[in-house]
Parts: sequence; structure tokens; C-alpha cells
Amino acid sequence: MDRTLIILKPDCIHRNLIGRIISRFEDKGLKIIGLKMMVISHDLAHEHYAVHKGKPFYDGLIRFMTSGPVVVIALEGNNAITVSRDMMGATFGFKAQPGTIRGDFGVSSSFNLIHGSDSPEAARAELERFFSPKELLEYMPAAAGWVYDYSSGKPQ
Ligand code: 3AN
Repeated sequence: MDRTLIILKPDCIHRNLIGRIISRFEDKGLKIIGLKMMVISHDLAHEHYAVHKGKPFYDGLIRFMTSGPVVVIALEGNNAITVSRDMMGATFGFKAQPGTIRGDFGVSSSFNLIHGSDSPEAARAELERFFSPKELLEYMPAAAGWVYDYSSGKPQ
């Protein structure tokens, strides 16, 4: 099972899309193992977007991501990193395919609603950045046996 970090960005919160976007991950069968609302500090934003430092959109991105509350979510599931990236769609809403989160809810090239870790290494670092170990919860959802086939002993 993979774990990944999702951030519902300030535009998502201001546009009242939190519930609808979280529902998509729940509907897919990905398990929420951590969830909280927070305001990202400048230091945390700089750390999180360090790879983009120096790019033309960097300052605007930091301003946007620290401008208001976000919702951070830790998801767990079979191929959770790629599954949730596919559900998010292409970076810019105007390019993202209909049916994806960015494709269905946005048209902007700056306000793109959601972040998702893009590799296992990034997911590990980002989950550690946003959640303490105690905030990631181990539990078996009641429907788990119908989301996965456990007949071999392992979820398939
Ligand atoms: P993604 O979030 O799809 O993985 P990345 O990692 O290329 O996209 O970019 C990280 C974030 O930087 C994006 N979510 C987006 O908010 C912002 N970003 C990337 N490219 C641009 C750009 N050309 N103009 C404005 N913002 C951008």
C-alpha cells in the first residue's frame, strides 16, 4: 500500500470544494489516514516548493499557498500516489481532462486546487513535513473487505 500527501489549496477552501474533492478520494476507495486544516507558514512553503525556487511563478506560488487555510490529507491505498495524481489531472485546469479534479473544477494556470506527491520519495518527505507520526492513524475501514479482495490474505 502506498501513502501520499494531498493538499487542498486555498482556492479549493474559498470555493467551498473541500467536501466534493475529498468525496472523490473516498469514492475511489483510498483511505484517509490523516486530515487537518492549517495555514502554511512561509518557511514550510519554501521548503515544500524548494525545487521550484528561481522559476518565474515561484513568488506567486508561495504567496498563494500561504494566503489562507489549506486542508492536508494523508491517503493510503493500492498505488495511491499514481491513482491520486491521475485523479488530479494535468497541472493547469485549462489543460486537464474532464473527469479529473483540475479538469472539472478549474481553468487557471496558477490556482489549481490541489497538490499531490509525485513519487514515493516525495510522498515520504511530504508526509513527514506535514504530519507527525501520531497524526497518521492505523485502522481498518468497515468496507475494506469490499474495496479489496482479501481472499489470498493480502489486499488485491
Ligand atoms: P503538479 O502540482 O501538477 O505536480 P508541478 O510540480 O509542476 O505541478 O508544480 C508545482 C506547483 O507549481 C503547481 N501545482 C502549480 O501550482 C505551480 N506551477 C507550476 N508551473 C506553473 C506555472 N507555469 N505558472 C504558475 N504556477 C505554476
